[in-house]
Amino acid sequence: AFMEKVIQHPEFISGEAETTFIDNTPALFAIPRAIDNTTQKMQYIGDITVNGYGDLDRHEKKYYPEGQFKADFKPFPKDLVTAKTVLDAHGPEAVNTWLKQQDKLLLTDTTFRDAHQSLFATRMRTHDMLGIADGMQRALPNLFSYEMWGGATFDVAYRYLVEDPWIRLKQLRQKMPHTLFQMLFRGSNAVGYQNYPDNVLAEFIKQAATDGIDVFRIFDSLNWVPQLEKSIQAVRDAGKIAEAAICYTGDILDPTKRKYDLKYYQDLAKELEAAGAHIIGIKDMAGLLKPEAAYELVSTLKDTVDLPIHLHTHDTTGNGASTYQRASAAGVDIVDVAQNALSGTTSQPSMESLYYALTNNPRQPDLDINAAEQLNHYFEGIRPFYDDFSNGLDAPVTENYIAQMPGGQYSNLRQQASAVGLGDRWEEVKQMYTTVNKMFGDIVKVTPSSKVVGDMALFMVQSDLTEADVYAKGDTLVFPDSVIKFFMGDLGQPVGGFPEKLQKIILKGKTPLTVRPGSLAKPVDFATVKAELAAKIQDEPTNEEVLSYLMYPKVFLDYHVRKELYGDISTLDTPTFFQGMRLGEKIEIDIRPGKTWILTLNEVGEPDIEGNRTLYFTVNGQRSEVVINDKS
Ligand code: 3PY
Ligand code: ZN
Repeated sequence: AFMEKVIQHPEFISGEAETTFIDNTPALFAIPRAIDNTTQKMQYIGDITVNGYGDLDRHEKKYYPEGQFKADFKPFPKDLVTAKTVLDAHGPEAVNTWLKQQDKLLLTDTTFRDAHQSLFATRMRTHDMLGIADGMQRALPNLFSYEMWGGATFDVAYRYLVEDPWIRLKQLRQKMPHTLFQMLFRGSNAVGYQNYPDNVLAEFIKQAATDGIDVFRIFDSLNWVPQLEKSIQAVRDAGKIAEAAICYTGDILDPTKRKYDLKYYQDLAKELEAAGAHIIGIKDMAGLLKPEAAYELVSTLKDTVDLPIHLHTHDTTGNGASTYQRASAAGVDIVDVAQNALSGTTSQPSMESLYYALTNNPRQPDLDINAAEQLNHYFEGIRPFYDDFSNGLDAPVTENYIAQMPGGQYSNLRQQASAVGLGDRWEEVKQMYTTVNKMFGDIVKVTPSSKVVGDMALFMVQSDLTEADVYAKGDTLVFPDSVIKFFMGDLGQPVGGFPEKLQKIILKGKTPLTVRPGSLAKPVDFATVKAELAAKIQDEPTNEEVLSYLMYPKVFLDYHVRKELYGDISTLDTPTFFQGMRLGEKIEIDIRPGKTWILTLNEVGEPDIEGNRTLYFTVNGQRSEVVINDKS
């Protein structure tokens, strides 16, 4: 039954367009399997050249200016003791002791995870990470950690980038051995959008720890502690650092808002400490934590628990650096920042700005600012490759103090609204999001609970429903699936419980869960799932593949088909991966270390009556061609 639930699960990704690449290109799968590696890559490039990438409108490949980046960083200081050295030698408790001895503000760099998740729909490719991984570690030897995995990166890698996220993790680990690696883990929802059985969570954490994750930032989208306990324990069992996060919502400075007041956060922090957290994370996903609130919250939590505090914010509302500055004055241990070129707005505040903001302050981070600026040129060079996926926000959105949408959702919901024809009613959608939040009893909003609020808001605007209409004629309305599941208790229990009247209307007589959904889920039998997967892919799956298949059966199998079809296309440069080739263009493809192909696109033939075009290439001096069906 569990597998069925997973397979049938209709939703994913917080509001992203739900069409997968494979659904758009079924004709590709009619071509024979037994083609060689060269032809496979040309087949991919040819298809993108003729038909464009995924849902994007096809366009001529853009020209990108020559980058300003030079990789001349000093070698990593041999004797430097980092948090990673301490963890590997002495375990997580020793890291806490080490943290207490640090007087400077420590930094986590989110460029490889949240920054691109929040700016351009999580599309940064491993290729562009590997291109700077070694340089990054040398430029920034004193970081606490890199947040480089988890959240939406897991399924997006398979779904849109034809990449295996586990391979990304292992490759980065190899190039960056000296700094802690950190992932975002959605508690009982792991790296998905629904509950998974406890043994799946534990096995996932164990495998991620083996493959290189050191710090697990674990949160629950309703701040319901029972949803975090198993994951915290699994991280402890793996000998890694369990950072349990409080999702910040409301405004502790507003005396009229008592639901999420200082006492609420204090109690939560104590519960998380008792559940075994090594670090308390404050996850301000919507950029709601105002500077003075940060001062108050951090000083209070420092007095409440005997654990380091790690603060995460998004710069959506424009006050991120001030928030960090005040949090630093209150003694916060670590804050999350991104490289300049990938910072600001819905992403994290800039590392370099924060450094300058703390000039003459005793807690100014230990940073070689020149090396950081140099590093930033690399990211300036690659960011334009992803413009097609940009959320288009280039200024602060202070209205978000009211709407309270998480960084990643703001632009997604806007796109979703446009997709259902509500593009010109965006203001209404935003206001409805606030109304729905009130109707739901003012809940914590972060993946996946934020998606439930967004779905309901869209539903109401699209059907021209007011709040009163929902109460008056709710029994005749077909509510979105995610909304029904939420009120069934599938995501757990919200703070203060469900609003009963609305719950009755939405559930239409069904009895909701009051216990942790995971407590009802049967453990998965890994051997059976492994055998099932082996039969499907005609190969012995790795442990990692079994886990991916368990979490995302369809996404994983789609990925597998594409991988068989195209071979490894992760080594293509990013403009070619997303935009194909220009006529006459010559590109280099790294096949493996020391082996490079030179590929030229000489001609794109006219379509025949079935729409098939022949593309003529030269590969390492030899002429070669592929046939691509033009779907335009
Ligand atoms: C995620 O769950 O991916 C998030 O980034 C939530 O803020
Ligand atoms: Zn975030």
